[in-house]
Amino acid sequence: MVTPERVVRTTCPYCGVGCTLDLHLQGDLIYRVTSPFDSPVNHGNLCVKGRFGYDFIYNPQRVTVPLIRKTPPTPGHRTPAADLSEWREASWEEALDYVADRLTAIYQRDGSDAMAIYCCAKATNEDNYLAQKLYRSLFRTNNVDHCTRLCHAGSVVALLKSLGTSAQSNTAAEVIKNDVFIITGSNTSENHPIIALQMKAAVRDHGAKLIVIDPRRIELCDFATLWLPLKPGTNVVVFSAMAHVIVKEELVNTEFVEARTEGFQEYIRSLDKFTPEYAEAVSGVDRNLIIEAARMYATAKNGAIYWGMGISQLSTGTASALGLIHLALLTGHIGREGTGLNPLRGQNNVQGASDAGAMPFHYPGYMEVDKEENARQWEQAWNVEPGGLSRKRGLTTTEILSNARPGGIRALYIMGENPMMTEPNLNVTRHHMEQLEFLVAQDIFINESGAYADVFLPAAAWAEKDGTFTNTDRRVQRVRAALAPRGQARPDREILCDLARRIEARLGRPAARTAGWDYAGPEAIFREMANVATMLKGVTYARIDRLGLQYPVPDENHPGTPFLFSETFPSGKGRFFPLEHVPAAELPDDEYPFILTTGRLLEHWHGGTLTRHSQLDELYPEARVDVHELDAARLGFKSGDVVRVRSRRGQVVLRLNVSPKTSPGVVFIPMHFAEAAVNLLTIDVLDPQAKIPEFKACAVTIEVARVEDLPNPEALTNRGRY
Ligand SMILES: Nc1nc2c(c(=O)[nH]1)N[C@H]1C(S)=C(S)[C@@H](COP(=O)(O)OP(=O)(O)OC[C@H]3O[C@@H](n4cnc5c(=O)[nH]c(N)nc54)[C@H](O)[C@@H]3O)O[C@H]1N2
Ligand SMILES: Nc1nc2c(c(=O)[nH]1)N[C@H]1C(S)=C(S)[C@@H](COP(=O)(O)OP(=O)(O)OC[C@H]3O[C@@H](n4cnc5c(=O)[nH]c(N)nc54)[C@H](O)[C@@H]3O)O[C@H]1N2
Ligand code: SF4
Ligand SMILES: [Mo]
Repeated sequence: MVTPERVVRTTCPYCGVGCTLDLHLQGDLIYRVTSPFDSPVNHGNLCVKGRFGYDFIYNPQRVTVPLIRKTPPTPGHRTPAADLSEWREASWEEALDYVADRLTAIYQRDGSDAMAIYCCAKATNEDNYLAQKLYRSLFRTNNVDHCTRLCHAGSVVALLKSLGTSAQSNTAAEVIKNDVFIITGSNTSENHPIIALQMKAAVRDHGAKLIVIDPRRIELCDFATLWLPLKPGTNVVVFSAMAHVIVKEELVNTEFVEARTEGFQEYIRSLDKFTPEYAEAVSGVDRNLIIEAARMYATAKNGAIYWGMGISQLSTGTASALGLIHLALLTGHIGREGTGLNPLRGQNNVQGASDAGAMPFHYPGYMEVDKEENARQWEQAWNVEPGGLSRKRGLTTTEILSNARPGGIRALYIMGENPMMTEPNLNVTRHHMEQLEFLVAQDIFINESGAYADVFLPAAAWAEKDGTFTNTDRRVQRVRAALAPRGQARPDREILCDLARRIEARLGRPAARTAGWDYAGPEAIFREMANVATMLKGVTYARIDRLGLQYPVPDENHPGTPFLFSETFPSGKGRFFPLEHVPAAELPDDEYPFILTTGRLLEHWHGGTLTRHSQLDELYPEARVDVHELDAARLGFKSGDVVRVRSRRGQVVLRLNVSPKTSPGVVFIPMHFAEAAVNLLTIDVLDPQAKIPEFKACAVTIEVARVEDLPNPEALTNRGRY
């Protein structure tokens, strides 16, 4: 075995589990990744992405010099650059001056409402804090959001409404303390693999009972006592029917309901219609399974619920999450170890980016932007004149793009996102992108969205920078630079500070009137945030040097908070909300007879920018549509056949895979492949409260296609063109 020259401890850049990584280096080459056995998060285990997915940082297609488009795109007719020949290299000085000039000019002409930024759930807390500070303090706008809007927005809104806070209530590793746990709308084995390992151990070694509620036969069904295969988009009915059974059979924890909840009487009246029979008719789940699941969860000593995108990514996302919250409130399975409401957070730092204020309604620490006293506190922290910060709630991710037009959003700054792959209904998204007057992309690669930009700013990747990520169970952990940034790439935080100083100078704000941008290092940035966002006050880099700390950490002696709500909820009492069943916006019919659901694969990441530039791509190199064997047989298809999948909005051509994972009438396409971009098909209806798109249900048809119709990935993806 090679003896490492150095081992650098850091945190995995992929998912919200937040596994501890030891990067083994010879010079600047990471040649091996291991994990310490004493990590409380992953106990030495890593999934394939953590262990082998780091090599994208060395990919020759990575862009490591600032680039400017040779011919600036025309607003209204913006097109993506076909390849690198449409860009020219620039110095950092020139590129940042250019960005500062253009942004300032648009702001001075059109005002705050013309400006917007997408922050980055892959970047650090410090990076995201600075991005929102720049837009709030200099451009005076709350048009600041990130991919959380496409992700757990429904869960966040529901938890805030009912309990007053949105984070995962309990530590993931507590799953072995559950007697009964529900996993719903989460394909945990592929998307939070190390938490799934602990879930399997809970069943196998600790005798816990698992209930899976999911339209697909996910791997964890092999470990489940009950599997409720509901039709996509019918969560509210199934969860409400479970509540109906719990009430009818007098399994309610009345002591808990009386002491810690409100709205119960009105809520139980709304349950009358949700009989198991009705739920069976709507969701397709056998009524007896619903009754059994309700009894099992309600009578557990410690029950817990874990959920993912199958709950939130629907036009009924908020209602679906409320349905789960109700089950916990009815039974009192919350506020103790081994219980809880656990929305598994997706990106490595989506929790942290939200905490750091990369949100249109909240400053860092979930302080609402439209509350006067909050604005005052941040004005003081940032040295902004009283009344200077905007009190108006900003636009969300989806609204920012759909408002791109003269009189609306004119300039967009994308720090590490890829809307041209990850927004719904891409043909419409493209139209919105075309409208922008100025677009900056700050990323590691030129992704499908970066190709539209005027300027590309090369960012350092996670292994090249210092800072913190916050994982799904609120654990703030260190990220450490193991090697120098490739080429001229720079950490996001440095790019943002350099840009902010230039914009300040152009705006001519007297220095005393503006926020400072000279930090001694990332910890100074963290301190500035934590001094106001008090839930993080007790977190210091020294304290999290070896192990992370789970917030709230109100002071430097506080040990952190493994589970929330032991005494009260931040809202005081937990609130019930009567719910209605609202079907998915687009149901299958004769013309489009299948329900399309979309999601993820173990080996890949979202738009594929990272994993398709990694050796992981060899493990799953092409897009496939999963179809149930009954449907395949009926249509005369077998695995490997080339098909065209069409919706009312677009089409893709890809190979078919007969899969036992899906159910009759439901087909699945992963979101990772640009050459068969599933968001060409998805529908852009939004949950009215959370503004999250309905990624999990739309209607499609499947037709015969020829091998010649298969797109050439090298020609169609940015991987091939750049
Ligand atoms: N390998 C890998 N891991 C990832 C990611 C990745 O891209 N790749 N992304 C990360 C991110 S940002 C996120 S948000 C998480 C997401 O993690 P998950 O939430 O596990 O993501 P999805 O693959 O979207 O799977 C959602 C599950 O919901 C089910 N489902 C679909 N419709 C319904 C419905 O109507 N009701 C119910 N109850 N279930 C339904 C699907 O069958 C599927 O099992 O994963 C994170 N981890
Ligand atoms: N159909 C369908 N669509 C979906 C979903 C679905 O289930 N189905 N899921 C939705 C969900 S849950 C999510 S979270 C979104 C994800 O949506 P996005 O966030 O748009 O997707 P990513 O592909 O993760 O884009 C991250 C980008 O950040 C860059 N990056 C990585 N590290 C850094 C860094 O340190 N600094 C900078 N500046 N850039 C960096 C990467 O190269 C990549 O280009 O997709 C959503 N879209
Ligand atoms: S489970 Fe998530 S955090 Fe852990 S190694 Fe895999 S991708 Fe990384
Ligand atoms: Mo996500």
